[in-house]
Amino acid sequence: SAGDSVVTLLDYGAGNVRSVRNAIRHLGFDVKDVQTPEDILNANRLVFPGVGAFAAAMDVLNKNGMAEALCSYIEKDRPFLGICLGLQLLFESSEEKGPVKGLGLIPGVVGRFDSSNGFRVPHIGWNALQIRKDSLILDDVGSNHVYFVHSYRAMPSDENKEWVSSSCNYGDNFIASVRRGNVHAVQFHPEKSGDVGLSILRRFLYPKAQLTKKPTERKALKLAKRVIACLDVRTNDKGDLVVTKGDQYDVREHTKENEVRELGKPVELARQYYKDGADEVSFLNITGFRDFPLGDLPMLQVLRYTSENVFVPLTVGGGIRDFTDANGRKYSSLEVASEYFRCGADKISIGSDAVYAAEEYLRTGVKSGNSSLEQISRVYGNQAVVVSIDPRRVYLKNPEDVGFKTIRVTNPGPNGEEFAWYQCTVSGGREGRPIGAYELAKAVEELGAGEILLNCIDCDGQKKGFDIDLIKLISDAVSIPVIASSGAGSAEHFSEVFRKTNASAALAAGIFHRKEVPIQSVKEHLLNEGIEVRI
Ligand code: 1PR
Repeated sequence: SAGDSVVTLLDYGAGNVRSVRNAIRHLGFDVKDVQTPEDILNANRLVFPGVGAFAAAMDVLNKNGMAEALCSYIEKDRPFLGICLGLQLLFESSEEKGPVKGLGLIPGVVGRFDSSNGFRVPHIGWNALQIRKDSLILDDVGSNHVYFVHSYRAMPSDENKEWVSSSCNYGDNFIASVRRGNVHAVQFHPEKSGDVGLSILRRFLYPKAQLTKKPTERKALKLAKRVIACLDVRTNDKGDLVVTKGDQYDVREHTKENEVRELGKPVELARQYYKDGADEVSFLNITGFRDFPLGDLPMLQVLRYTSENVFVPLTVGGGIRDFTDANGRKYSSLEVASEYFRCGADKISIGSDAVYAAEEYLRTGVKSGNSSLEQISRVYGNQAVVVSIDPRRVYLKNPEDVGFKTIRVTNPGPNGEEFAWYQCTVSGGREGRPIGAYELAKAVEELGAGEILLNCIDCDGQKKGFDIDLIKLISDAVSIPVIASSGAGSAEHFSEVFRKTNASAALAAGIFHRKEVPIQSVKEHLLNEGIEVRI
């Protein structure tokens, strides 16, 4: 019947479920949105991709009778797939801003990861599963990694053991998925887990399909180090949105015309990198600091098109701040971010505005709660907020010469200087600010950043390797994940940064755009070096 090709989606409008929709459509189904509790009761298959905070989600479900409908749907053993918060809400309660009561279908409490034992929180990235029982939808997963992004998790116990179908190791051995009959829920994001993720969704949507041979199991391993492809995007002088790439942030060709360097089209390159095995794709709208991004409809269009068939996490940055347009209409940074999320971004990245927020926080010692960083992380969760740091190395003869954190450099400066500090910049490196990368990183962690994208202007585009001194300094200073960026020139540079620092991911642009070092060869090299990666 017609209903056979329809998936009912419970979306209460709290974040990016565009990728879930795209993945369902990609697999040949239409999506019907839940409007009333009856839509839940009448569903053939219900997908519940919970996003945002636990309490806010329960509020919405309780207010309009959805909670009751959900419980009755699940108790009747109707086909259900909960994703991320859609798993957590099935438990009795959560400690997130709580305790907050959940739907109470599964015994157990959802608690926060403990970051005191060296595991960074949020748990962001690709991790392997320990399959505990026949879980049907996980039959193709085997030793492949799936993508997680969360700070809270439920733990297996005697009371819930009939539910737990797989677990994952990250400090704790937490619940990665549950299954009872036709009811499934997963803590990770199948819609962001590449081909493996699509196979999970396919098995849920086509439960009667021929079973392939079960993959061999292997014991769950560590969180994989991520390899990220970055696309610096801006309009060229003709007004088209293009991928560009700078040398130390200078993106103009040194010709008579002085034109913007062009290395490809954003949507095409993003698709290519997804196929090549990139663990994430980042778009940085590098002129966002002066051109308002909501006026920049092409960027939103790039996100929409990309998310149609790129099933790994997408980050977008550039121009996230409050803005008043020429007509005096005010836009908040939260509106800008919301629009990016609606168009398919999983994370947004803040550069300049985070520097101003950190400066104010350090000056006043109070969290105003009003910065874009604080507002966006309050609404969407800190796992959705990346802070991009653009520091420049400043050599010093004497470490007492500045009031910022200094380091002894591995390679002395041009005049034999043995020390340096890393000065933060805004507006794409155009203006230096009175704050160091170290001070900024610690401040933005407190203000709610979930991850740090650590660039280095001196190394950008130079292909001489990452700035190990800087990355070590910052990744040891914070307990959120740090993405190393700027300077990759070979596969060996990736193993070096993972061996010598606590970076969780490494990002490159130029070598991928110029096809000098394929993503696959970076992964293979890391694997040969004994570094956990997603293959
Ligand atoms: O300040 O919130 O509007 O955000 C602006 C964003 O744009 C920031 O994230 C900032 O890093 C970025 N940006 C601004 N100007 C430039 C530029 O290049 N002129 N690009 C720029 C940042 C650095 C990386 C680059 C790595 C790896 N580019 O994105 O991809 O350095 O490059 P490599 O592998 O080729 O060495 P806001």
